[in-house]
Amino acid sequence: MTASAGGLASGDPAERSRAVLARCAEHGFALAGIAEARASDRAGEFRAWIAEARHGGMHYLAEAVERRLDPRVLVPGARSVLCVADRYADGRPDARLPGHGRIARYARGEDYHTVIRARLESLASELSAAHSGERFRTCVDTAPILEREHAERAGLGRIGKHTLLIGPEGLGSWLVLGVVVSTVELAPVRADGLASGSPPPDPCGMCTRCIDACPTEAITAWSVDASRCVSALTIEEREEVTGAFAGRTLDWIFGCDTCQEVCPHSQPTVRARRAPVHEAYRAHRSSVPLLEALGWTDADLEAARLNGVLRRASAAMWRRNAALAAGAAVADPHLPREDRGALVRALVDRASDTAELPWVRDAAAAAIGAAGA
Ligand code: B12
Ligand code: SF4
Ligand code: SF4
Repeated sequence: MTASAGGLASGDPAERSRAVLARCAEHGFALAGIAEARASDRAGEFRAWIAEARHGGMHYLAEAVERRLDPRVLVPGARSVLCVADRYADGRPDARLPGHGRIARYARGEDYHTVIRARLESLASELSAAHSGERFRTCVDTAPILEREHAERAGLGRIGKHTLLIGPEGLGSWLVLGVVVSTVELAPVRADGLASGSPPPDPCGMCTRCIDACPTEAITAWSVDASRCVSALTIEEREEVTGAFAGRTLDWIFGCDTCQEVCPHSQPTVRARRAPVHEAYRAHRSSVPLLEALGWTDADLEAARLNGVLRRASAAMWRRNAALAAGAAVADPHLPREDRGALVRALVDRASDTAELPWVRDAAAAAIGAAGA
């Protein structure tokens, strides 16, 4: 038994919290804290986001709203929310390869859902063994809950205008989150050491870099319009993406990191080295040649042996995303002339292939138009 295991069963909520947080450190989480289970302070903002259809095609977000806004509805009798974060990147700029589509950093290694969930479930089952009859719900994107708001309450960081949680000490927003909602009483402990219930400090001040840099104008302060966000367009939209975004998704083929890349808090720093990137997120693949992805079939996708969350996109989605990104790539002055010619020809082939899905053909046609090719 480890040092922390005894404390998990303690009758004292503060002692239990210390043991839980020690366990989180043993599991290698960069940050961990505990918040009281209570309703969102920003229910009005969330309801407005839905009412204005800023959730785009993610209809599930408009369902189970009451559960999402209060963990005590999600888990009746819930008293605590354990929040953890893994660091998945250090913010170093990418070496850009002309004619390639970049993969967002969170998707370059193993699937964070699996990596975080496995450790949280192991912790929850230890707690469960010590507290029979109590309920636990482990959530890594998988349940209706506002993970960032709870993480902010638990002192894991501050929410920026790009809506991402920015960690302390130069960690930036290169963090993926997980939570365990439980009926076990745990004393609130903020990861930043501030008193529980402290108002979240504003990390942004007058800065508007993420708003200015967003390629599709998806950000207004503290709100992202998912119907415009490149991350949603390339990952969540399973079929049609309006041709208006061709050439505007920059060189992103799966996800987008632009609002994080420009954020002053997310630049690589010496201070941040104390919380190294978790080894599970070491990049397997950072980019894909657009010419290759434009022709990907199911068999090619299999052969490409993509790992982690990248497996969630179909071959047709890769072709569509490659077409959207090609709209910008052919205008890149660094792309050699012969590669530009090959890319334009591949787009024309895609747009005129009657065996191709209509929404992939449309994306290719829009990209040709956007590039003026
Ligand atoms: C739906 C979703 C998306 C959607 C919508 C994004 C969005 N901003 O809501 C899309 C597909 C676009 C998306 C994209 C990405 N996502 Co996402 N996504 C989610 C998911 C599943 C739900 C988020 C949600 O509820 N959105 C609804 C909106 C209204 O909620 P919210 O932004 O949290 O709203 C709060 C703020 O607006 C706040 N607020 C309002 N006014 C004010 C004012 C002030 C001053 C403050 C401080 C706050 C504030 O109050 C609202 C209610 O709490 C979460 C997981 C989860 N269950 O939480 C992951 C999650 C947010 N995503 C994550 C990631 C990594 C990404 C990407 C970086 C992936 C990528 N590289 O492509 C991008 C980033 C885009 C961006 N800038 O947000 C991480 C974020 C980690 C972090 N450090 O914050 C999460 C937490 C997943 C995880 N488990 O780690 N995502
Ligand atoms: S992920 Fe990209 S498209 Fe989405 S809000 Fe950030 S910069 Fe804009
Ligand atoms: S880029 Fe500026 S405005 Fe945007 S989240 Fe970072 S500090 Fe805030």
